[in-house]
Amino acid sequence: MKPDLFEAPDYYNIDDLLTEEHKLIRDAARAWVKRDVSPIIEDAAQKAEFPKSIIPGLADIGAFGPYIPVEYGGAGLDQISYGLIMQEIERGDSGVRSTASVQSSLVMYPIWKYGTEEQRKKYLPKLASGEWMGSFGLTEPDHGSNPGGMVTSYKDMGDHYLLNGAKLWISNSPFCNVAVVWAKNEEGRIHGLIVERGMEGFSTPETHNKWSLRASATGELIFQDVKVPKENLLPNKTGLGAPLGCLDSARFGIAWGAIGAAMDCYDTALRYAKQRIQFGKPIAAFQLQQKKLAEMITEITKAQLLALRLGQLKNEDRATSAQISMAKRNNVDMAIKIAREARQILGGMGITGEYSIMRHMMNLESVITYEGTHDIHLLITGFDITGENAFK
Ligand code: TGC
Ligand code: FAD
Repeated sequence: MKPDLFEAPDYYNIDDLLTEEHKLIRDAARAWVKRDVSPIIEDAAQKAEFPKSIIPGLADIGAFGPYIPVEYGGAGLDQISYGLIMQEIERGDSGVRSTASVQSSLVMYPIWKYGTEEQRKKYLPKLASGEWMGSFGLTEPDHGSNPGGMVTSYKDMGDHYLLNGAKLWISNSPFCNVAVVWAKNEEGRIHGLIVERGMEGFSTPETHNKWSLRASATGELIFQDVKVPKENLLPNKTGLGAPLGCLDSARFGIAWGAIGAAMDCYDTALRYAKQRIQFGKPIAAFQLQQKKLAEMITEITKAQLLALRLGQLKNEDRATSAQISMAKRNNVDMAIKIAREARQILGGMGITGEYSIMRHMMNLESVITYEGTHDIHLLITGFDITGENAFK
């Protein structure tokens, strides 16, 4: 892969709206991605391997639990800092951002928000340091967009719970130490359970042959009569709203992360267009290429402003789930369109691993599907503005 020459676009001087602390955090993450992610990520993606060597670095930049209080090992930062860290990581690779999103918003968040003090103290510091890695099991083979239909269930056996079922498409599953698993009790109510690797009957086979998110490990979570200690139940929130609350936090991070992937594609295409000579002049001089680049920076700028305003609302605890859905949907769609256009600007070179664009483009096919598909988020907005629920 070519050396990482990334220069972040900031067409509307959005940096002026950030605090010095935001910029320091963002710049530290940016420098780390340049130094430790960019040189290895293409090889990891080609080999379809998650590069475990970057786990300590992710912990060091505060990517595991950015907003989790310091007393539990988190970084105690605000939501805009969290977003900026996700943006920088996804600038490197969406799969690496996935690992951080799952660890922070889908594993640490539910333990912090819905767990007991004992659970917080036992799990959060180890997850924040990367000593333990987590996964989040909501999706099932027959229940993706409709997680409320899940069939994974547990029975109360008196001194423990007995868990049965299977989860599919689970990021980090093949190497996770713990999994936050959503399952129904005997009354059909959804609860979260912390399942630990090593529990008898718990297995995590890897899903192979992905063309997308190749530097992130994806797999299944299979439970065959797994005895889960009663103290591993998350007691403080039940029902589908519990996992969906975690998704709000992760979707917020994705709305920022997608900007990172888009910025990288734009920056790469702009540099290439200025250098590549055809018909005696740089291709950047042709109006068709200028149209592509001008539209890219316009869309990136709009997405940056959307994310920043959402971050302000989230800091004030005023962001609604529907507002988060709109930002996730818009910004991922923006990024995937920019990746496709940027790839064309590079001509044949765009399909090679010399440049990051094709990898971003393929990664974003997962990002537009997970954490609620493009269609589902549109229907969430539709429900919010009309009051008519298309899911029922
Ligand atoms: P519905 O009846 O509307 O709601 C059930 C309960 O949940 C509440 N609720 C929410 N709570 C918090 N946050 C949200 N975003 C919420 N949305 C709904 C709702 O108020 C209700 O509460 P209550 O107290 O009345 O029971 O549920 P529904 O069955 O009609 O489904 C609604 C729908 C389709 C929007 C929802 O299920 C959905 O979002 N589906 C998409 C599924 C999804 O996003 N899966 C993601 C799996 S995890 C993942 O992809 C990780 S990828 C990670 C990575 O690698 O980065
Ligand atoms: P389906 O729900 O079967 O949808 C198929 C198509 O039908 C989509 O286009 C969808 O938009 C459309 N559709 C569905 N319902 C409607 C409707 N009501 N109206 C209109 N159109 C509709 N899940 C986890 O729990 N944890 C993870 O860590 C995780 N990581 C993932 C990593 C990767 C790489 C991928 C690809 C997925 C991951 N997922 C994870 C699962 C992801 O959240 C689901 O794939 C996603 O929610 C969609 O579910 P599905 O694939 O079953 O598609």
